[in-house]
Amino acid sequence: MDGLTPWPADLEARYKAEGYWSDRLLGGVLRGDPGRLALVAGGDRLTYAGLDARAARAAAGFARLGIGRGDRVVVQLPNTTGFIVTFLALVRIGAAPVLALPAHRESEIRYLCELSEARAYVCADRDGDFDYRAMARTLPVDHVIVEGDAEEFTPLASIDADPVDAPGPVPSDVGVFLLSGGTTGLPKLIPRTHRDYVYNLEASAEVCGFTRDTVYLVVLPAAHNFALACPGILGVFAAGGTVVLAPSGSPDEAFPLIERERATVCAVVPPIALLWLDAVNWSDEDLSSLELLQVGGAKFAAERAAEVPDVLGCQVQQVFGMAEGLLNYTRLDDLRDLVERTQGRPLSPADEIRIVDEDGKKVVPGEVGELLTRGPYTLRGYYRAPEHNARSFTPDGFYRTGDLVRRLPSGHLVVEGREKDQINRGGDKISAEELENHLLAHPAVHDAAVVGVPDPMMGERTCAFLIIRDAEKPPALADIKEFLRTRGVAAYKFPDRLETADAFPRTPVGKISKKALAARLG
Ligand code: J2J
Repeated sequence: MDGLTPWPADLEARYKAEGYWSDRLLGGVLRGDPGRLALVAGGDRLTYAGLDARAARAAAGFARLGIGRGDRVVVQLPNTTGFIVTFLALVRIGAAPVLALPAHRESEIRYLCELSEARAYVCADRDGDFDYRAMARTLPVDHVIVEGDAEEFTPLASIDADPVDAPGPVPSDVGVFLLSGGTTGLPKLIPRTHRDYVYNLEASAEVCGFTRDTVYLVVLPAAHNFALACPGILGVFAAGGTVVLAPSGSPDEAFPLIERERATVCAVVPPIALLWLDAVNWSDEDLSSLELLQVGGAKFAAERAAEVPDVLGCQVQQVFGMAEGLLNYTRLDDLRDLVERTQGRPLSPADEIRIVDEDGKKVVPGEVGELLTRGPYTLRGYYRAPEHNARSFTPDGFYRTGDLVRRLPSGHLVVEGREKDQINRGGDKISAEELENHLLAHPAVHDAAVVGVPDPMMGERTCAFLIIRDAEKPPALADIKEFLRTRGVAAYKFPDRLETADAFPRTPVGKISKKALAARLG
């Protein structure tokens, strides 16, 4: 495959010799006893043997379409059996799923298909009012495969054939492409190799104490790294436990599933944790099976983390992760203070951490600086993005996270802010530049600058400052949202608030000062 940046030979040798990289493949992740329950989703209850058989037949079905090792397939499915079977089938034949979120729309999906030169697009029929099939009609792919009512396309249920022996992937192949939160005009793809992602999920499962008795409730999109592999769905499968899929984190849907399936673990973003802390007061479901709530994706306030054990009756774990690789977890036996006040410490002894100032010099220990990292499961380059890679990595291969952190003597990190031009809206990442480019296409807009506004529930919301061509006729927020909808932009990227400006404040080097703009909001 072109467009990839491999690890240098010396590090490859080290990660193998020290046992971080094995020969295990993502397709072999179903390690539970054949008769045990692997997956609960909607009305489906599949044992390990049943899920394995489904995955094997779907793998043969994809192979029959001519899809195989080295191909890319854009997958955009909600939390369904179809997602799990499709993922397992593709990784078995060595075709890499490109994992889009259900919320993505034409601007994102078309771009992903083009960038990855995807052979196929796998989607649901609808998402509320939105019809994925209508979008699929215009996409540059050979095959459109639909879960549900496929209309003229191939039904996902028909991707089913007798398994045959076919050459599969090797551990250094890309197993899956994850989407980056993004800081640029266009989203970036993160290649995750079989061996680095297998290590990611196995080491995570160990740190989080996952066993065959784990019952893991999925409320975040299964396509997100956190829910998929930190330890996530794949970590549960490797440990032989049970995955329960929920359509969302809404207490109405999640609480009855926790009660019915006796769920022991769940991973959430802070707004869901806050909702649950409140919802237990008026719901009467029995949540006593919950042992661990993992919270990550955005900063979880120490005061709220402290409430979890009393209010929800389970342990809390902070997770500071990124699809690019590095994962930080508070440990199950960490002192309370560390669990509440830090975002955890690196998963792997081989994770290298550097905290640097604006000149790239290491800060004094304990001071705040930008987090740079390198390690056995952190990417060395985005897919087909040489110019962006030159900026996102140091010459010696450290990934510049754009996160501002402080390190405690224990190795735990505290996230203090962000340097990258991104809004973190309750865990959903929005590239300011990407949204600005869409806004600039609006006929009434002369210039646009997007900033985050602090919000008690979401952490941040999105505010777009606009310089309007005709100050007499400023567009309303609803017009802007409708405009973005017609451009096929995912709704989570829509601004929550509009402000008009006559001019933008500038930094000494002439860049728009987002800090000064945000300060205007008071
Ligand atoms: C502050 N900021 C955080 C935290 C992520 C597990 C958990 C999260 C992600 C994820 C993930 C944060 N406190 N606890 O992939 O496996 C912000 C940082 C980071 C960016 C990455 C996982 N946890 N963040 O959120 O790729 O800014 O991954 O660089 O979506 O989220 O975003 P993403």
